[in-house]
Amino acid sequence: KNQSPCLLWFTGLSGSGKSTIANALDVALFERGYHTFLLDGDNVRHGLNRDLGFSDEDRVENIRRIGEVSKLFTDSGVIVLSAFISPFTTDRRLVRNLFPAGEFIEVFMDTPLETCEERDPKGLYEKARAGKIKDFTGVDSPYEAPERPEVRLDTSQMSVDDCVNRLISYLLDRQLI
Ligand code: GGZ
Repeated sequence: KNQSPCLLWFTGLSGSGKSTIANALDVALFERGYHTFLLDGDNVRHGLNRDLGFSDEDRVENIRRIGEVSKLFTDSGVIVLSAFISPFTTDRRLVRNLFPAGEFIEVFMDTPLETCEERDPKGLYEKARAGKIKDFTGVDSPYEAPERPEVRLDTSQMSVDDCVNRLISYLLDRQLI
């Protein structure tokens, strides 16, 4: 099936739904016959970036490498879905600038911190509040919200299917799929 390579860059707090929505979109695109590749903490922080932690400088390097890897994959023709907190505006801009206009699609998971913290699927917010984890995003490490994301999704208001449909429509409207 005809597709244009592009990078969907999911950014947002831990628990905001980045991986859930990226995974669901990955499945939906696969079922429609498109070639995709999903990058997230599970396949990157345990391998390529296992030397990096969560200090500001390690996060900068984490995102830099992921941007470069995303670029290699879009060069091969696939639609790339990358899901990382990517808390800093500057780093997201550096990744954006690796791509021709229209090929970098910033998807801001704008779920309120309160909701993320209620979900707390891995108990990390609780640990961070108790001081057992340092530099946790949204607790004692900053998250700089995108001002002009291509797509904004709030998973406290929208279902997974709604979010996936919104993203599919975005790609169809721009003739990327
Ligand atoms: C934020 C942390 C931290 C700290 C471990 N701060 O919700 P998760 O668990 O499964 O996903 C989070 C993941 C964040 O890694 P990223 O590579 O996306 O971060 S960044 O873009 O900022 O480099 C969370 C877990 O790792 N985690 N410690 N201190 N998230």
